[in-house]
Amino acid sequence: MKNNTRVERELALDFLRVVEAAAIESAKTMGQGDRKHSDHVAVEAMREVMDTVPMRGRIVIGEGERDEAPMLYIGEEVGGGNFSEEERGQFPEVDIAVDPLEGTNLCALGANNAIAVLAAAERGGLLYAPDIYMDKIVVGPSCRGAVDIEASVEENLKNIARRLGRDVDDLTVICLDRGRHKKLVEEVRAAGARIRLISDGDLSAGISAAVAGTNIHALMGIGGAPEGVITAAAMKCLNGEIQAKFVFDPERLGVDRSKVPTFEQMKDRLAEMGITDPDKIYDTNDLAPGKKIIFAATGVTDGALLRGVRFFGEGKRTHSVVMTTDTKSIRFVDTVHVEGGPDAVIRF
Ligand code: VTB
Repeated sequence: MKNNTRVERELALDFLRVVEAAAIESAKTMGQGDRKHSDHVAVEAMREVMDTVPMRGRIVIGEGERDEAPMLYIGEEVGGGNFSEEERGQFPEVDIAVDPLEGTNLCALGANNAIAVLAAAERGGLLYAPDIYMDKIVVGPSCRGAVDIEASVEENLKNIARRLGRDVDDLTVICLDRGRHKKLVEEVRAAGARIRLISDGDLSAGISAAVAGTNIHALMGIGGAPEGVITAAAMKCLNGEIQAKFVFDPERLGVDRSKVPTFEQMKDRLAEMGITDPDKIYDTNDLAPGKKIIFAATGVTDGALLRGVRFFGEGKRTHSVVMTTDTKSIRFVDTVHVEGGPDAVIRF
């Protein structure tokens, strides 16, 4: 039996291939205006490569429930496709959260920050969050422990500014551009910080908040819970912090009561995941309790952290980040996928 660190290292590179494949296929559809198609090709490519990974994988966050998603549905067994039953028995058991194309609209419009992304951990290492809304606050390593999702926006911004040794008006908060954030946006403005409103993609936005040099100092606001879990996996690797809370209240979401499930309606599904308290505040470790976490993402379109896929006659070039908790490494990987014959020119 190989030691676990080695398994984790090898799996990290396998997962790199998985997100690269999803990014390449969806990037081919960039700007075509068909977000469903962009998502579909990402899912197919991700599923295909995922199956070649030597693991006993299980999707815990995916494209939906089994009856609504043909591939990468919650509970689907993945990996080990090319191996014998006996070999498979030796492979590690892995839980996987995927977002084959985070920012389907961004890809369909050719806008920035679409990524192909996944997080993996040992069994039980990622919260089995349903696809409902979650209020989130995400900060980087210097601000860990300085924010509280229950505190006022002003207080959080003051604490972030203090930790970063600057004034509140030197901070930039990133937030999804949604009607539900009217009050949040007003509060950020009133506190004096600057704000970046994005049309989609609070996962890559959360990651940029945890990386110095992106000029994003916090992500705030309500987005998807699955994205929250994958963000938490990234925070474990980046030493950042996420705090989050499910949101069921249609008024806070600014939608019709019929549009969002109530806690009562979700009760059984939530209980299956061990979620019994609708008001529980989740921290990084609650969302991603795993000890051996792998996070991998490839840029589909250009973004704050990753460049999008580039196509040229003799191949493609992808830009990815692969992070692991165990070996504490953050790798930025620039891959040239050569397709041309023996005379193909590789540029530095
Ligand atoms: C959220 C956010 C995602 O879609 O799920 C959002 O977490 C959907 O929010 O990053 P709305 O229902 O308000 O559109 C993303 O932005 C992209 O998938």
